Amino acid sequence: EDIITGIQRKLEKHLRPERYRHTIGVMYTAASLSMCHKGNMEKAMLAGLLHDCGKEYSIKEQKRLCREYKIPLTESELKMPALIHAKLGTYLTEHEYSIEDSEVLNAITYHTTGKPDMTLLEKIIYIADYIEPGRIAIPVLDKVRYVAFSNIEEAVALSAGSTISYLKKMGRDIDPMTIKTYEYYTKK
Ligand code: DGI
Ligand code: FE
Ligand code: FE
Ligand code: FE
Repeated sequence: EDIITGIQRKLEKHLRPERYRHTIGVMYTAASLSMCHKGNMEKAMLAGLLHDCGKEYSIKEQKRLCREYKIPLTESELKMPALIHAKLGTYLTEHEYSIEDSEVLNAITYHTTGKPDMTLLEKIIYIADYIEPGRIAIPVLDKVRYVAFSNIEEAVALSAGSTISYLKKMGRDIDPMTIKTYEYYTKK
């Protein structure tokens, strides 16, 4: 059995059906983006598969696991717990799923906020998470889906911008890294 199939089997038991479907959607979308942009398809599939593996726990449990595994959380992450699963997922990917590839691990770490000057794999996971077919359509989504295959940088700018508008509308705090991602890819 190959590595991807083995991890898929494990995740299917561990994740709720809806999150598992999302995960498979991100895996195949990341594979497609990787074909189109000449990336490493296996790394894209691995990162897509595992990007949300830290999200199946409640926020309280995620915080507890971070203390147990000595994963340092920033003030931002304590204030915006929706961000924690990215770091926790990175830890679990390394220690429970035995993936040591630093490119894959970084793609999981930055999948929620993005960051300036991302690697191709980091951009692919950031975008695949946003556009996978199971995501419910919001106005900008069709545009991001279309643009992601011809200009992935523009797709990052569009999705970061739309995430910021959404968070503002909801009155939620915005992580400085989310802003930096938007600024970097808008200026490009
Ligand atoms: O885990 P997913 O739902 O597949 O997607 P995600 O990891 O991209 O985003 C998880 C949540 O985090 C989503 O509800 C949006 C939110 N989020 C992203 N950036 C920020 C944020 N929440 C806050 N408060 N601040 C941010 O900068
Ligand atoms: Fe996520
Ligand atoms: Fe995302
Ligand atoms: Fe996700």
